[in-house]
Formats: sequence, C-alpha cells, structure tokens
Amino acid sequence: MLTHVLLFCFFYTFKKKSGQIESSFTTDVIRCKAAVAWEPNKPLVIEEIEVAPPQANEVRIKIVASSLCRSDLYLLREGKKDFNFPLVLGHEAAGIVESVGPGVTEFKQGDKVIPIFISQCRECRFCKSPKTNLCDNSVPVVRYEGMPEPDSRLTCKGKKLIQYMGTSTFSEYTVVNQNAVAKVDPAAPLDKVCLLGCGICTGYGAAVNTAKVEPGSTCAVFGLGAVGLAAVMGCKAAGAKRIIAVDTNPDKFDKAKEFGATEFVNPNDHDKPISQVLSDMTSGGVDYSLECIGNVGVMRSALESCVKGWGISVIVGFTNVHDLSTRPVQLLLGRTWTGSAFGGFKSKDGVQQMVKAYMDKKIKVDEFITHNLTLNEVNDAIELLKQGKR
Ligand code: CXF
Ligand code: ZN
Repeated sequence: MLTHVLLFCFFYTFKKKSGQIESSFTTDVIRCKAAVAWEPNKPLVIEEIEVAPPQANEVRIKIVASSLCRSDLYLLREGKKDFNFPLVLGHEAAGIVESVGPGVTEFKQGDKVIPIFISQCRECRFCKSPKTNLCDNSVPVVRYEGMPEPDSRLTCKGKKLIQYMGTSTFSEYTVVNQNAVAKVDPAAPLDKVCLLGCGICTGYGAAVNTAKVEPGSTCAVFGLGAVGLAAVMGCKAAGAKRIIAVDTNPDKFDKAKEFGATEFVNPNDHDKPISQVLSDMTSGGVDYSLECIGNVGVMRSALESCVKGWGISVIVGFTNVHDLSTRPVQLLLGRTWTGSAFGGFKSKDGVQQMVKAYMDKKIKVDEFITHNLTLNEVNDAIELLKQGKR
C-alpha cells in the first residue's frame, strides 16, 4: 500500500537539569544527532551536530516527533537551484522548549510547541491584514536572486548547516525564532499533532480559508497525499455535497472515502481530458478545485475543471518552476485562480486552532499516519514517500 505521511519519532523524556531555573538563558552548545543533507539527491547522513544556544528572540526546541513532507523531497531533488548545501530538512514537527534566548516572554522551558515555517510577528503589514498569513518576517523558504540565506544555529564538522524553512526538524534539537513557534495544549500528543506543522493545515485551510468552500457545493481535489486528504477533510467540514477525489493511483481512493470523498476519478481510465470528465460529471464544472500535487499541468486541469462564472481553483501543491499557463478566456469567463501557503492560516493562531480542533475530536489526525520510524531510518522514510506514487 501507499504512503500518506511518514512519521518518525524521537521519544525522549525531557528532564530539567537539577538546579536549572525555568526561563534562564543558556550558553551551552548541545551536541546531538541530525540528518544532514550534504548535497542534492543523495541519502541524508546521520551526523553529530552542534546546536548553538538560542539568541535574542529564539527558542531552542527538543524535537519529539517529526514527519516528512513532500516539499522536503522537492528541495532535496531540486535544492541546488534554490538553496545551498549542506542543510537540515524537516518542517513538520513538535517538541518541547529546552531553553529560550533573551527577549522571549511567550515560552518557557518545558512548553510543548510546534515550529512553523511561516512566522506570525503580529506587527508587520501582512500580519495586520486579515487578508493574508504571509508574515513579512518569515525566513525565505526558497532563495531568489539577492535573498540572503537564513541564519543558522546548527553546525557540523565546522560548517554551518542551512536551516531549511527556518525549522530543520530532522534534528534532535533545533533553534527557531519565537515568531515561528506555536505553544500547544500540554495534553496534546506530540507524535500526532506534529502533522499540524504543515500538511494538514495546508490542505484543510486551503479548502476552508482560501477557497471558502460553501455548504452544498461541489469540489474536486487533485492528488490524494496527506495534503489532498486534508483538503478533502476541509471540503467536508465546510459542508460540500460532492467531493470528487482525483488521483492516478486508485489505491488512494479508500482512504479518501474515509476522509469524506464522495466520488473517485482516475484520469488514466479516461480518453478525454480530466477537465472534460469533471465538466460532464457536474453539468459544466465544479464550484471549487484544489491542486494538491505541485504539478503545473495538473494546476491547469484543476482550473479548467471549474465552472465558468464563479469557479475557484486553489494551488496548494508546491513547485518552484517558473511558468504556469492557461487560456486567458478561462479567467475572462469568471474563474478565479488563486493559491495559499499553510492553508492561509495565520501560523501561530492556526496551529492552536487546529490543535484544539483535534483535541475536541473535530478533525482527524491519527488517520494520516502510515509508518512510525526513527531518525536513523530517515532514508527509509524518504523511499517510502517516493513510492507513494502519484
Ligand atoms: C511550502 C513549501 C515552500 C513554499 C511555501 C509552501 N509548503 C510546505 O510544504
Ligand atoms: Zn510541508
């Protein structure tokens, strides 16, 4: 069977050093294990690394559980273009605050937290607008011309390790800016809620916040990995009547049904373009479509599967290719083509809201987990995710 999300857990008990004061600053460097990507497209190497103490406004976190997201693999494959190496991947995790730097008031040692790749400083123009979650103080997730690499607290063999997405959770410890950390319910199981650090919020929020799916509507979700399943779950929560799950791997349909999909389409079973198939099924096109793969061809199909007049298509899957196309008439006829990162959730607020929803049993999380592995098995996790063929 296939893989939705892989989880590897570092189960440690967190112990306070005797005599340590809870919110004291530390000057200790921690030596611990991390999975280092020395170069693109090569297996990660488990190394002993040094994790510097948190500086002003930073939090050092003991990672308890981290899952693997497809964007990590994308970077490992395409990395050289966007980021230099070596780096430490991982941006979907949960842990416990080990120490805090000067200026940190929101967190103390022992707090359960989820690091996030988008910050929420609450002060910038973007944080102040209800229209976006794209805080201006987030680290660059991909590097464009002239953009500096994010600073890093991780080193190995005398080399700085780039902290991909500012998080680098494939490490026993990491350091993250306090604006990009959400405190979570002390009762939350970290080996489950780690999934709220990316995939589930990304897919669910894309349906609920970005598309703003309406009750009684018809939706199509393209790609049934973790993000797609979360999008299906979001469409269902928003009251969609029909949720059409689209994937070239029919093994994924049972799981999609569990999450709320009502119909299933494998593009390989049809001679017609998938947009035509969906248009025929829905008398002219779906109200909402969500592309959860990161493939520009599928993005176009998703848009063209929408009904004229009011159809909304959301780009959710990540790719950094430079061109995307459709016929302008598709938009002229009233379709909206949009997208979101982290499901449009203001990052800290969104994580807390989703952890609460999980604790209140309003959303599924456990059902996304297919494997439990250790950090030492990270390359097996990568292989398993690659085999989840799409
Ligand atoms: C991210 C990937 C990098 C750009 C923003 C969205 N999604 C997470 O996996
Ligand atoms: Zn991700």
